[in-house]
Amino acid sequence: MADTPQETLANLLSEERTFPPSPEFSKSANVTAAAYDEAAADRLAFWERQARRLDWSKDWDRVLDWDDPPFAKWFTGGELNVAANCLDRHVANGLGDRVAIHFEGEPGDTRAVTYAELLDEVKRAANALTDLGVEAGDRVVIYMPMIPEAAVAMLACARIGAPHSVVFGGFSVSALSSRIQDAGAKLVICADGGFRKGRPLALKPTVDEALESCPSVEKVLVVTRTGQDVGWNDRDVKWEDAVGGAAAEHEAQAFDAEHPLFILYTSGTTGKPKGILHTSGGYLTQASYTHHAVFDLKPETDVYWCTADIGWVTGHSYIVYGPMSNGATQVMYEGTPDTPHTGRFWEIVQKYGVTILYTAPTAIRTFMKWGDDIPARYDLSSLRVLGSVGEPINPEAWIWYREHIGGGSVPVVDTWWQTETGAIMVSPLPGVTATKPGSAQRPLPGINVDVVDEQGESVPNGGGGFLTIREPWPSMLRTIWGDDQRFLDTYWAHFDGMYFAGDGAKKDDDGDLWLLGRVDDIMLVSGHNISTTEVESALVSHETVAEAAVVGASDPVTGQGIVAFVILRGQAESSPEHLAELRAHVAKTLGPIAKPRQVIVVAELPKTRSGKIMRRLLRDIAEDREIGDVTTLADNTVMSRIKSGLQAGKED
Ligand code: 6R9
Repeated sequence: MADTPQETLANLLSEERTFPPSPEFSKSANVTAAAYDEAAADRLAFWERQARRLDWSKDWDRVLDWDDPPFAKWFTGGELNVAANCLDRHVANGLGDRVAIHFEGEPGDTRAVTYAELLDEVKRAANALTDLGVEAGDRVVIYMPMIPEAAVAMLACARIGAPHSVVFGGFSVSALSSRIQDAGAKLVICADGGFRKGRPLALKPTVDEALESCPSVEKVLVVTRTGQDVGWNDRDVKWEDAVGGAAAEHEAQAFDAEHPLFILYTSGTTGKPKGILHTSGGYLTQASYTHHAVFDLKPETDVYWCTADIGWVTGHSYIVYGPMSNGATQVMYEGTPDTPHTGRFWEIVQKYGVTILYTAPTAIRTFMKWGDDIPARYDLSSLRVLGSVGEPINPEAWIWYREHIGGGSVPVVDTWWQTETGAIMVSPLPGVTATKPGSAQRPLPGINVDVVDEQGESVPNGGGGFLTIREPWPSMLRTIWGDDQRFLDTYWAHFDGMYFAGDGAKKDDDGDLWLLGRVDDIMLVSGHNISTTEVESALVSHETVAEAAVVGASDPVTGQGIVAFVILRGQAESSPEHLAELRAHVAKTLGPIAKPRQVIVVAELPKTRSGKIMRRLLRDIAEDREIGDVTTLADNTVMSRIKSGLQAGKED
């Protein structure tokens, strides 16, 4: 870990712009500034009130059991059924005809699924799982494209108390088999394939190959999506037969608040994936409350769209559990933003009248690269809240999002959280906060986040350091599946009594939080700690740059030298003068210490499926090393393209 990051992490980028909410928005906002005071006065009473937004079959005895830290128990003694909270209670309240999912397939096929229909399908699927021998506590792996059945499968598991583990539909055989093995899954639910970039992409053959080394799996339940020929084994069961033929009635049984709801693997940067374990009552309480508060959801009128994949925690908390527990109407889109054309997202916003959009900086920067004229062709006036998640959002990307997607007036909420935190932790509240481009700003009511120095002391405003969480929160991970020791070592061993998130951050003069990326990525240049995020943001603030990834490459003189990989906007072209100008622009924006040693123009960057840049691989290139493990890349051929592009550049 880098030493004394507080010095240089603190003082590079400064951003003065602020955008207060409009008086009309504030007036009808779901949550007001009073929530901060209420939570500060009595944090546990605050969360208890949020838990009352759900239906419980049995009340809890204690809000929080923190007798054996860091192993938390929330709402102990309480019982609820998570799926019934997402479905049955809405139908019982007369909302059965409300659309839960407007599904938009990549090839253009559409389906509107109401809450009553979703409930019917989930009940049948729950019966089908039981018929296949799945019992409460058994693990089920889900490996699916973005289709409504993915949500049905998750909710059916939740309904019968079988923890699910969703694996990205793009992961390879080895990534899938190691996750199935670690979870000891009994059943895999998959589809024959999905549509991606205009083509059917088979999934089941990957499952078949993975299962050669997964003896725990007894059956495979296969949804027909593409209809392609994917081979058939004795253990395979057609979803349409099993679910279609299952009994329609299913009484949801209540489970303990701490009953495991899901395991979700995070790859981390190295090593064996960590199975992050989430449980029921606390998780649903915070997923549901944050969705209501941060997006200001008005379920009667809003059309919400989260563009995440279901295989990412964002898909769990903000497609399935948060929105559905709140009775939201949402859009679910199967494909990529450029299929069949680069206006596809905006066409969808216009078609369904999307009011709340939640997407990732990587997507926003891609839209910047494609050009302002593309969203300008569509009517985006229905939008009223814009969210961002997954990475620090560069101030210029934030401004672009607000201007070109939000028509210059829509609040942008930058939400910081992790698979481990289960739900949003740091974010503006759209009716309360005067937002600052690039800042996630304040911990939500009831959340105690801090920035500390090496010794674990809180840094003053204007200081930088390590992001920590000082108090347990309802949707916190309970452990790493099967490995309590790794849970302790990874998150709780750095700072006494605090959760360490692995991210660097700073507090500005108002105490607002600015996320600076993973501490493993922080560069050490001539004795100064420099965050990759700030240099990247400086590059993106140049009118020709859409996206930047910065790494520290070993340097005989300075320790590390800054090497920047940039993607240019729209029609911009590069030249030696242009590259010199970019280096000078960073020096002018952040100071000479942050001036990149080298700027390299590339057509694409290595990213995970959730859009995070894998800087480790770029470091390999910058240091001219063999490229490391690429199995969690969205597209594992991208590195060879970057490398051959560079070699071509050298020959010129
Ligand atoms: C939800 C999710 C978690 C890591 C996290 C941080 C980065 C996420 C961010 C952000 C800055 C934000 N991250 N949101 N950094 N600003 N708004 O992304 O979960 O996939 O587990 O990643 O992502 O580095 O520690 P996960």
